[in-house]
Amino acid sequence: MAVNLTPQYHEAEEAYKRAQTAEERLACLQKMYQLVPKHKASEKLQADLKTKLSLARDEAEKEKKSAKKPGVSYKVPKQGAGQYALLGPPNAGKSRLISSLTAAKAEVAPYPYTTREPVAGMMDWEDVRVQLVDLPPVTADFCEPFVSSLARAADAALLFLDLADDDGPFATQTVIDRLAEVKTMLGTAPEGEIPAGVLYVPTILVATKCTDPGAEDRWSVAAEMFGAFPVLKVDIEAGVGVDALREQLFRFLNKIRVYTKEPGKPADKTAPYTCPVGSNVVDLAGQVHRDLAEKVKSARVWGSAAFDGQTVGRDHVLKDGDIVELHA
Ligand SMILES: Nc1nc2c(ncn2[C@@H]2O[C@H](COP(=O)(O)OP(=O)(O)OP(=O)(O)O)[C@@H](O)[C@H]2O)c(=O)[nH]1
Ligand SMILES: [Mg+2]
Repeated sequence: MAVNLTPQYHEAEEAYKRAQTAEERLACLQKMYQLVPKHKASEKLQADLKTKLSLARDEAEKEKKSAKKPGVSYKVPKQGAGQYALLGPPNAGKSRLISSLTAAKAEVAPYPYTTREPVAGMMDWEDVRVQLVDLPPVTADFCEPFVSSLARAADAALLFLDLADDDGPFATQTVIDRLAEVKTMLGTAPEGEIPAGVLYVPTILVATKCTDPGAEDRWSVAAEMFGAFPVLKVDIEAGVGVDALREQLFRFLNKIRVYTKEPGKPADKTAPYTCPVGSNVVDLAGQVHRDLAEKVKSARVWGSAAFDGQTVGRDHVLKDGDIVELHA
């Protein structure tokens, strides 16, 4: 079967050959990738373009850096109940997810290597907020050093799998391997001693584009490879699985919501404190105010106590949804 490239493709290819800078070459390659017909006969061409895109991205980045001071690093201050780093191969839907779940303006495009810098956004679920940090893609030969540092700083990660791409499972495995090279392991830490410098980041696998006609076949390959991760299948464009994802993003953080109240007043049900599962009265007091952790003597609790309004001690373990009146 012939590839049948369009005149627009050839035009973009001409411009690519004439391009003077890496930035221009990158823009042309993105256009070519977008214009190449996506079928079996063009697989090799698509793969070549991906490789060229990756190299051009590297070059363009170097060009930019040589104009600026070297060693770009980023810090994203944590907000909300927890912070997730979005990790994945190019074009898998990381930016699409953040632009659909939060108000952040992340650039979404139908070609790889779109995102270059971190973009943070806040996702709402019920009365809590979870922070998502969109990041540039990771491939065998492209991994910005700040991607692993931001993944290490986050509370958890979302690892993307593109179910519309035959290479999807392998591209995702490459992300896992590439980060492991810099001692950043995705998943739950095993029992026993962990070598110095190695960090495990709790991770959910997000399989995107799940309504693609070939998604099920690709998933059967992926299920064998990524069985250890909790999995969420979504189609962000079609709105499939997105509500379940919102809830899971909060649940996976292993936090409870606790509402405080002042004596004689109703509880503030608008903005709960979020504490790790297993937190007690002292832990909550410490979140309300640093000094209060020492000063708190008891609390009245509605919810997890034997009866509503019961007075409990400093060690009383709180449950999701509890209302707590702290007494110093
Ligand atoms: N049908 C469908 N399309 C999707 C889905 N997620 C992303 N896309 C499309 O896939 C393309 C790539 O999405 P992006 O969000 O830009 O991908 P990315 O992972 O941020 O890519 P990089 O920035 O290159 O790492 C866009 O055309 C999106 O509209 C999905 O769940 N379903
Ligand atoms: Mg992106």
